[in-house]
Amino acid sequence: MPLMLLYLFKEVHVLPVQAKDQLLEEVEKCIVLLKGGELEVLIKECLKNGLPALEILNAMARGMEEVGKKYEAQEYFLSELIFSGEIFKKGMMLLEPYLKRESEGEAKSVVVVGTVMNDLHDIGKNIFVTLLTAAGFKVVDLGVDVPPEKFVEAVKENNAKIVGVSALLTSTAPGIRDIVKLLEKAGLRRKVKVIVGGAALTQEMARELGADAYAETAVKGVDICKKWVAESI
Ligand code: B12
Repeated sequence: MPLMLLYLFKEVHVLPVQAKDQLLEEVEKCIVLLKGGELEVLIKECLKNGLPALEILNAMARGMEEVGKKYEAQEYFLSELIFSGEIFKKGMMLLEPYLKRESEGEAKSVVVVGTVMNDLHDIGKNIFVTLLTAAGFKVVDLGVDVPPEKFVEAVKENNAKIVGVSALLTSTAPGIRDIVKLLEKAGLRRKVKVIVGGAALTQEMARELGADAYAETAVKGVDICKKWVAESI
């Protein structure tokens, strides 16, 4: 590309599609190759060039998927999983201020969010929480390894209309059924929608476990919550 044109792109902070894709690929690679320092520099570069924070986040998530595959293939071990999680979290911290807040003022609705009992994965849940907050929801984040009773207590205390559960392990995902059953027992099931997500789940499993919705990505999950609010839950 002629130097003059490059200069112009730099000035107006608009990158040609090819350069944009290249930067995002580099972001993905940094996660896969566990290059935390480089990732931070790259994220800043992406933001400086006007790349949407959500696209950068998606590239990071693709990298995590690759890390998972490497773990499965025994190319990576637990230490690499832990390290990739730490790198992801640092990157996420840089992106958070840029995930645009859509609405100011009164919260749309209260959503109680947590990772199912005996599951310690929280990266996907944290993305869902960040995006929900940015979309104007009040979020009560219960963290990881959350017993079903805690979900129900939090719904009562906060008059929540939506419960979001994350599940990454196939062994513990059935714990979602316990949350749904306890909500029923407390007489809250008809007042509360349950949305689930995470790598351990599919649409079919979510239905079998008694959830109202399954979302493959946090973005889709937020869209479903918005739709529920628009339809008055
Ligand atoms: C990083 C990681 C870890 C880190 C977690 C760090 C952290 N703070 O979260 C650590 C090292 C702790 C870890 C531990 C273990 N892990 Co692990 N881990 C992963 C890995 C590589 C990435 C997960 C991740 O963060 N992905 C990135 C995020 C962005 O993706 P996501 O979580 O799917 O979230 C997206 C969507 O699913 C959605 N979403 C997620 N939750 C929700 C919730 C709602 C409501 C909605 C709407 C949407 C939504 O939104 C997100 C963005 O769009 C996965 C591989 C994989 N493919 O998932 C394995 C994986 C999940 N782990 C696995 C295993 C086996 C383990 C261990 C048992 C390993 C061990 N021997 O100890 C332990 C379990 C510990 C425990 N009790 O939980 C297996 C699970 C296999 C299975 N089918 O059960 C996987 C699939 C790896 C593999 N391929 O074998 N792990």
